[in-house]
Amino acid sequence: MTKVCIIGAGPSGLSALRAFSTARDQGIRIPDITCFEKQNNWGGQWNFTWRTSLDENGEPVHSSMYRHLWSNGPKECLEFSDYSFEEHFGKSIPSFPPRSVLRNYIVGRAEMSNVKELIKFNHSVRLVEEDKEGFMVTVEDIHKKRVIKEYFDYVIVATGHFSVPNVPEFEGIETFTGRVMHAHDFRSADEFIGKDVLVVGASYSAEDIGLQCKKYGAKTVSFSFRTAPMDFIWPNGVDERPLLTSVNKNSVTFRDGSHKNFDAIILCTGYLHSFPFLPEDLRLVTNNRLFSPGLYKGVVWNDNTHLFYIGMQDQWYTFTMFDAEAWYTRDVILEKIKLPVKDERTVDMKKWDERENKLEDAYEMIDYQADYIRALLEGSDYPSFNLELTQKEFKAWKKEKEKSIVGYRDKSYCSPVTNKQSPIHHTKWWEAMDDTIETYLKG
Ligand code: FAD
Ligand code: NA7
Repeated sequence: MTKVCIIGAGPSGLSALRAFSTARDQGIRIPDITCFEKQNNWGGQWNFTWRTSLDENGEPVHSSMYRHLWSNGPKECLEFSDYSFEEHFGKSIPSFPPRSVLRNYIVGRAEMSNVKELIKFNHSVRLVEEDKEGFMVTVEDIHKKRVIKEYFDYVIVATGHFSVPNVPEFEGIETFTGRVMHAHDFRSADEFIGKDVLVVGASYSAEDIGLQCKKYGAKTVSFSFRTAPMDFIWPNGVDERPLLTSVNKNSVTFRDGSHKNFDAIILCTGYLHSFPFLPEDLRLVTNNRLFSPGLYKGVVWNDNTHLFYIGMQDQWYTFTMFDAEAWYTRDVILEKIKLPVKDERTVDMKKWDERENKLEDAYEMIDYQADYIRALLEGSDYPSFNLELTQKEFKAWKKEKEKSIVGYRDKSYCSPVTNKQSPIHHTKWWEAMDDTIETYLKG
């Protein structure tokens, strides 16, 4: 029997499991599947942990999430088309849920899929090697410290790419007298109450972590950008400065010659794609972008079509895109989709690569990723949903952020699955300090 190995039981791995279990439920014979997950639970990034650096088994901590994280995009743009939020929670809920609510939703669908028995938790994949038509996979059972080798016909890599921090060097930073950390290790804004915080970076982590520090009581927050400022209308006590040029004890100097004293520096400088278990000829090498080099349709390794990656792109869309990728991957493995020859695949990849290189703004990026999902879902039996609506909603959300960075989460969007407008949350995000699932779902 054909054997499939899925590495990782985060949202992408769970999408792959869901795709196969859906086929199984339709009476289609599916391969023998094993999913290896190094954590003791499913959910990937959504498994918040207080730990930093190494976990209880001495493995690198995977999750970069922090205590008071709320969804930074409308949940309607990530809604599973085969499992709506309304179906899961029994009612329509507001558009920007906190972390625990989204985790509950992801896990809810996974539980319905009857796939838990296919997952080996506390198993870390150490090595994947090409072997005959398939792969020899070396896995460590972390608790028993036992190393197992198993042959698989197909491998799906779903290990995420927001866990290994990109940590640049800045002149004199070793003399800084306060705390220096990367966003990966940020767990709670509470430790920065009353402090002057420098946040380096100008993307999602910077925006959200900096704003959160202010919300929970930091005295001031300064953002330092390399390429361009975020230019939002920030609350009092928040400013943006060009890149830092040097650090001297607690004083930081910036490119415009300004300087300021800080208590903490948080490096929100992004993450590195890292696949230490893959040899060079199977390893995706990329930065955080929309087109993944070497991957046909963003999922099939062009040099060996028995190897797939899910969730490796920069993400406007998340769960919906992982589903589209998973359904496509499944249909290639089930031979429902016949791949074109390598030259044709390469031409197609070039087209997407070139299109990305010409994108001028966020609005074009949204359309690009929506078209990518559309291309994956052509001919797929993934339940249809209103993808055009999500494009409009992403664009409206971008505009709302420009209007109010502290208020955009107070808006509501329409579900592309149920076509219902979501309710407005009972408390404005800027005033909502209690983000427990119980409080969120009240009202
Ligand atoms: P992950 O969630 O990273 O899961 C990968 C899994 O692979 C993990 O369980 C890991 O333990 C496992 N694994 C890794 N290596 C191995 C190995 N060698 N062997 C076995 N198992 C392995 N998305 C949104 O939609 N909305 C948000 O608001 C949002 N906020 C975010 C905030 C932060 C701080 C971060 C970092 C990400 C955020 N994201 C958000 C994006 C998030 O990455 C995706 O939602 C999603 O978690 C990606 O799923 P994934 O399965 O691809 O990767
Ligand atoms: P991103 O979106 O990859 O952004 C990384 C940011 O870090 C970006 O602004 C970069 O600047 C900046 N960066 C990278 N290297 C440097 C150096 N050397 N100096 C200064 N600034 C640097 O990562 P995020 O963590 O924000 O977001 C990733 C995910 O986590 C996302 O899905 C969120 O939802 C959570 P640039 O603008 O390129 O000049």
